[in-house]
Amino acid sequence: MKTKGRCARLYIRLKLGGRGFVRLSVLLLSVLYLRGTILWMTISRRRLLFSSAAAALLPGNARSASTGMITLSPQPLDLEMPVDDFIDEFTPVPSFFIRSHTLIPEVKLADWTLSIDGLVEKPIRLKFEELRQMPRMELVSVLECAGNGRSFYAPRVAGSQWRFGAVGNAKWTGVRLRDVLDKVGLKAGATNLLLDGADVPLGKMPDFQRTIPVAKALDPDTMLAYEMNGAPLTAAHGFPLRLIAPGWASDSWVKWLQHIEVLDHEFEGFWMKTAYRHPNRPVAPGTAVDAKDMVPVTDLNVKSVIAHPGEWAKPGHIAVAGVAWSNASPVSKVEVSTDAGSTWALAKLLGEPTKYGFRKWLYGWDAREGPHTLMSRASNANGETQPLEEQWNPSGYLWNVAQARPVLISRKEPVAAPAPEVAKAEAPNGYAATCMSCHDEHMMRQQRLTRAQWDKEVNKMTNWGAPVQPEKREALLDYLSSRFKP
Ligand SMILES: Nc1nc2c(c(=O)[nH]1)N[C@H]1C(S)=C(S)[C@@H](COP(=O)(O)O)O[C@H]1N2
Ligand SMILES: [Mo]
Repeated sequence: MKTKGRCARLYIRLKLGGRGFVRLSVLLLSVLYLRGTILWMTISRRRLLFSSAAAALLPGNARSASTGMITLSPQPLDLEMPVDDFIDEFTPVPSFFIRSHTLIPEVKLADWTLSIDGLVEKPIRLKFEELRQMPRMELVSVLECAGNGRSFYAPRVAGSQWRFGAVGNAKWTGVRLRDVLDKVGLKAGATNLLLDGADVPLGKMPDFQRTIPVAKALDPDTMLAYEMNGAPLTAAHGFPLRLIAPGWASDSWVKWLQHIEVLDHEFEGFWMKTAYRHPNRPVAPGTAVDAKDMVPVTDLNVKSVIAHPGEWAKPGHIAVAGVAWSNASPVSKVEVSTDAGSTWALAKLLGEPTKYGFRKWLYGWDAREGPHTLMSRASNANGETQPLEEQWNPSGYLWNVAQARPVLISRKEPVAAPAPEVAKAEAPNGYAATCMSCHDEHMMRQQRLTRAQWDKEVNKMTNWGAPVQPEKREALLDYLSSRFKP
């Protein structure tokens, strides 16, 4: 049903969407696209079955039948959008990825305020209605997790094993952060804003608090948003207010915002000092990097995704389609290869460009029978292009290698391999009591780590309050590193 709806949406958008479409030069492409769409519609049911079988083969993830989202962790909630869903300019909220380090807080508007203090002339406490009465602004921007694509790094790194879908594009409505700061007046020496949300950490995990530099805070595009795609923020996405830091990775986009403290230094907390940092220079894959050489993750990389076709299609004219995005420097072109990167051709960019949003693209392909590897590679106005090989970094941030998407072109539908049996979660070595007090099996299953990496993770979790029994620690490590190995 979901796939059918998706096809219908695409079809309608194609028929009614781009005005520039009805030009002779692109008429051919639209014909290709429509034929591709019709083909897609006829295969959609079987394709759904095929791709859910494929999703079942991916280690450690479940695909929800109700929303189609891939669950990386049900609690804390981490959901990823499947790659086939990259067909909308604006990501529908139910398809928008969710990443929370702890449980989603339930904020009551009547009790909620935003307080701003620290190095300011006049500390304030704003009610929601007061914010709503301030001048409104709207901005289209991509929200992408710094760890999106982490699962593709080799050697593997610990953390949520996102593939493509920890990203979405939305229209955000709210107030300019600069306007709010005008009300309090920054004092001389103010350098950073410490942002804190209403979420409460699990165990002894440090509270999720982040700083942004004053320069980013005063950027006219930086905002505090209360609406996403024209509706109030949902609880999962930060109701009632979150930071929008366009062009930056979403670790800075603090949700459930309730307190801003103006500082004269960068905050020393875990989520600034240890997490969300990457090396300031290229490092050999797998090496540990000295803390003094690690700098905060800020700007996103230019990137693109192929949404269509899926794993299998019949020979003929096929629409290769997807989206591209970048940082403050907009997407300038998307190139497509249908021969695994030997040759490249320009895709057509659809719709009107926005500074920070998704740009849809389309390429007409005359597909012959056989296995093929499709690739897409975007560039931005700064002249940056997606690489074919990623520079490795210890936490697996900002992956933007040109995607290689295999597709089988054949008249006959391939037979999907049966899903492998998944071992049941037992409770030897204190595993269940230790790990499953906060996580669901998904969390462990998606990690594919060496014993040394598990050792580090177990240390971190012990510090955060996981009940690791010292006499069972070795056995726990044996268990984790044999069941969830690279
Ligand atoms: N208060 C708070 N804000 C947060 C987080 C969080 O755990 N707590 N997670 C951050 C991270 S790492 C990401 S990727 C984005 C995810 O935003 P979304 O769930 O709306 O997609 O929120 C960011 N803001
Ligand atoms: Mo993230």
